[in-house]
Amino acid sequence: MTTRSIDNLIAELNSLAQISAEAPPVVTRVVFSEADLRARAYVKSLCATAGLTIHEDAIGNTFARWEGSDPHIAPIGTGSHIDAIPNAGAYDGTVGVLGGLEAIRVLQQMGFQPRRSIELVIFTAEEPTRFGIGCLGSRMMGSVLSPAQALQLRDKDGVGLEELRTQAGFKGALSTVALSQDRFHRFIELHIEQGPALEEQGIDLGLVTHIAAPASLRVLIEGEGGHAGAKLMPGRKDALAAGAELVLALEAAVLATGSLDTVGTVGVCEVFPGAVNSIPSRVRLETDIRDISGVRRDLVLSAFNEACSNVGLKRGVTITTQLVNADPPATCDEEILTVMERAAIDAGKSYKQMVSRAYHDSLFMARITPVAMLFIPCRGGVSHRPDEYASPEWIGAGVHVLARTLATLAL
Ligand code: HGY
Ligand code: MN
Ligand code: MN
Repeated sequence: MTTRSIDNLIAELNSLAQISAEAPPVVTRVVFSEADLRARAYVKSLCATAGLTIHEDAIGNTFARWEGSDPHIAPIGTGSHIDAIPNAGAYDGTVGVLGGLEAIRVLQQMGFQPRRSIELVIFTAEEPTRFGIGCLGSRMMGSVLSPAQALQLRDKDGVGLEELRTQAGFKGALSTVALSQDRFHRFIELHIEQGPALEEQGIDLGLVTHIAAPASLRVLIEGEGGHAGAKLMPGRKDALAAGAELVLALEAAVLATGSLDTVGTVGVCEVFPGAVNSIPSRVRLETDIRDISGVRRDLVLSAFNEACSNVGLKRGVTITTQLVNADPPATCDEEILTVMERAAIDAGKSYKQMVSRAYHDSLFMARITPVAMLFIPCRGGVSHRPDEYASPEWIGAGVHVLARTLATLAL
């Protein structure tokens, strides 16, 4: 990796970060938003300049292909996402997309000729922001979400997926998004760690062995509203007080597993009517529960569901839960891990094997092809915040080892 090529990549990452629904350094790029479409156009222009042929599927997953000498055999895939949650940073996902493109350009400049084509993939909607479910594009590629289920999805304004994808210019039957088991030979995703381990331990790269199992549960609590001053406490059916009990019940259920690998969060709490002097009559919670063990994660789900019925009975409120997703963990491919380890050694980079606690599109690509992930450090382990940061050295090491890995697998 030359300094010029890293400087160029950092400049591209910075240009991409400017494409946001909010003023820099805040990155907000929700799927099918104006910022998302501008960002897609920018990345596609860079891919076209690199001579890659570009294809977009019916949901906007984008494939930029460097043709190999044997175009009939399955390609090696790499890539990630460019959508971003509100108030996010510049490196989550984008390092895997622009870093993957840079790895291809480095190999092109070296005169490397891949036998297997190498395809850069930009997945649609890795973040759950708009439709409440993460990895929408890769879920559909992996047949984990059917076209019929996808057509049920609506954003918080009640606008459906079909209308939004059509407005964004993506057409074609949703049934064409699902990929066959032989569409890719291997898939590797470069990503920031979104945790503190690599930086704290002074290690250049993380070779990911497992990707944690995410679940998301929607909770609707319906109580009785009323005047906050005139309605006395006995007999109240305060939906938010019930919700508060559930937030603590989730935390207790997670801690009860006794494992550091179990995590749970209530990230969304909507209160109706949301007036200071009105007793909350309706509350919507969105919960996120993860573990590298699907069995342990499911124990938390059942304990939380039990807490929902107990609190509902105790407080006389109606609590309904809807399981949005409960996905199994993914195990990364030993052969790719060995190739990545060799590449790290040859590049003179330190590395360690580790688990990904964040989910990624690789979790669903694992349904159709062997996958692995390559982590680089991020400052303070911070992510999903505007101060998210990865240094040029860290990014350069990731791109260098990714390029070597792609070259080995594409021979
Ligand atoms: O939430 C996640 O794990 C990912 O960053 N979307
Ligand atoms: Mn993210
Ligand atoms: Mn990500």
